[in-house]
Amino acid sequence: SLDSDTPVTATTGETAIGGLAADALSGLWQQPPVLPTKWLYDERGSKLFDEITRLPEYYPTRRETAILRARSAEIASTTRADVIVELGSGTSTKTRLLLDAFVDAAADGERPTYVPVDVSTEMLTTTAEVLAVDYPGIDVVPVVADFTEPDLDLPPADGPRLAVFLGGTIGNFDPAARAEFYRSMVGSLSPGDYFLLGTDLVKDTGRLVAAYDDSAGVTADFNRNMIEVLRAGLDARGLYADDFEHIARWNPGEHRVEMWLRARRDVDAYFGVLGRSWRVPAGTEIHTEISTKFQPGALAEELESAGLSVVSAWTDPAGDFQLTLTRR
Ligand code: AVJ
Repeated sequence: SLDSDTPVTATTGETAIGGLAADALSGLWQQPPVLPTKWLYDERGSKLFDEITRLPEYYPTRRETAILRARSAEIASTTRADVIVELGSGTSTKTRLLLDAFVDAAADGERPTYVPVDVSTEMLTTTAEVLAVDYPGIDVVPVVADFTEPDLDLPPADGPRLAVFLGGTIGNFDPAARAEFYRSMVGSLSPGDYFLLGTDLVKDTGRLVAAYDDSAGVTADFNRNMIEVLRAGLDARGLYADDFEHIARWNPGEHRVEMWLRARRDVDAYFGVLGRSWRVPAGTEIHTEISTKFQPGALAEELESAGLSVVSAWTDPAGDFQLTLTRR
């Protein structure tokens, strides 16, 4: 059942637009310009991402789903968690595999609690309502929060809690941000709690780049939508998504795919909300996303050194993606 009609808001600071204005101010005038990845996920961006997960070139979602299908029962029996907290829950599609397993594993009278955490209130509310109907044996307690901000308060539990961070979204963090994220995660967990992490793995560069530069152009639209978010959110004149070209390239030193937006022509834009002009020459590239790919050994090392002991690591048969179960 759903415990509340509206999600709990755990964010404290500024409004969404305030955040965008601050991020544009601090990012667009940098060399090279950079914008936080989270601004890709307005309503249209979230729909485009959903479309990406079904593209032939974009393998991570299918691979992770296959691993969850094979391992959810084992995750439920190993952790025996009664609270499952999902960071960046989105539409919670893959999570259903986990929830099914926890319902199956629950003893009579036990009610697992599912806490989806996301920045998008609309999506969270809809998802929570649907899940509450589909899972009468589970308490659904949505929380609106930006989990990139430190020290999320997890609901207390009698038994172990399981935090899950799926999709390979940890790949959006650079090494310093990952260390900070693990530190914050360890701070939110109690000893004996579990953390389940989905990561994409290093593989053939051609396949990696194709996954972020699909032939249908959906990822290009997803990336360019960041310009639309800026235009609408900051009341911009002279800023057009079509003036930017989608770039996806492999950075071998940092083992990550990077997304950039390259200006096709000189840009002379004015942001009403900022009261500022932004002028850059053709060819200027704005950095919008990193998607880090991991090596299993190095990943285990960084988790262990953060205080998260690796319990199990599972890959799909092709070895494309990995789910790692850790314990504080
Ligand atoms: C949602 C962060 C896992 O990095 O693969 C997909 C986002 N960006 N295509 C990823 C994304 C371009 C995705 N994550």
